[in-house]
Amino acid sequence: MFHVRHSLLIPVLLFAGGATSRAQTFNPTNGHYYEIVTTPASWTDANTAASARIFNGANGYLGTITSQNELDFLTTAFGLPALNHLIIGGFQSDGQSAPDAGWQWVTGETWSYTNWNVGEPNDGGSGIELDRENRIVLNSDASWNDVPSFTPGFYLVEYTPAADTPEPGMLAMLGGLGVSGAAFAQRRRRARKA
Ligand SMILES: [Ca+2]
Ligand SMILES: [Ca+2]
Repeated sequence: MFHVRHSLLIPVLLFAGGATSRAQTFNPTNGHYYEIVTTPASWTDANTAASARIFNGANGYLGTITSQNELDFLTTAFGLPALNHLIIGGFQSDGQSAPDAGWQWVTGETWSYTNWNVGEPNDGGSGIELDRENRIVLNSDASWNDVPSFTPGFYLVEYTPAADTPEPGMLAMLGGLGVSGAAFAQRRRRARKA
């Protein structure tokens, strides 16, 4: 069972952007930040918008949920209601022979962990790949559903800071001090420039 270090979930107010969003939340397990953009968009538009967002020096991307640990983190950090109908960065390439064939992440990460709801992916219940439901949203229990690319929804943005991922030992110390990961990363950047 994964335990969230609450001191690292302090809302970070450094981002200034167009779309409304919930504050970036730090996952100490992988050093990534996550936010939920609460301006509805289609998967296609959300994918473009996520790539244009920058936080803590890192470009965003539609969130990729590649492990149970990552899903548990998001469930705890944002709560299940916030995850309902949430667009994430999984998609199916066109022309597949079956609803469950050819799924991939926008980042190119290995496709292995999945959390499909019972009966999904189903291409709208037809059971035949018609290139209709080739994108993923979460259900109210965080299970996955394949939906059309034009279905609007809030979307998950993930950031992988390149050089500012705190070491685990430092995180333990920061947790004790109640310092947010973002503040720490900022200080590291300033220290490097000095
Ligand atoms: Ca991820
Ligand atoms: Ca479906």
